[in-house]
Amino acid sequence: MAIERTLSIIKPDATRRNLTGKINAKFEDAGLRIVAQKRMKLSIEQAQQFYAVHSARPFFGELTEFMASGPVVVQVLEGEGAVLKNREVMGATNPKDAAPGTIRAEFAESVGENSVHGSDAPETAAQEIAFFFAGTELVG
Ligand code: DAT
Ligand code: MG
Repeated sequence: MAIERTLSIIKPDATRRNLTGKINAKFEDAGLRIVAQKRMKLSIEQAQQFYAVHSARPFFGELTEFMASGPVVVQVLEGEGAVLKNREVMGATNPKDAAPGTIRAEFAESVGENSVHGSDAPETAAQEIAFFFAGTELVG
């Protein structure tokens, strides 16, 4: 499998509980390299733009308000099959369905406040990385 890059976000429920290091350890233990990372506070407008694909969903307001409710850590993860590997390390969207040992099984509070975002395909990964980072900020 090819070396890929994927966009990850450590969400406000996790930064609030000081879990950034524990979550990063899960990525690194799985062989994913953090090639870019920054802590920031999203505006409501940024959250709405980032999650525009979900704008018709009933939880859109809740989701975007949550994502703007506190600091996030946006990061680019690199490795063999990074998009799929990151989704495996994250676990299922709903922590009740997440496999033991995954980030969401261990740390997520609910389906809405589920600690991490990860791109779902290489094409969306490229768009989501460009949303937050200039090419020069990625240091492999
Ligand atoms: P994922 O984050 O696993 O890719 P998704 O793309 O389907 O999941 O949804 C994006 C985010 O929206 C998800 O991480 C949390 C929120 N969300 C999804 N389904 C939800 C629901 N039924 N109720 C509340 N929030 C939800
Ligand atoms: Mg998704």
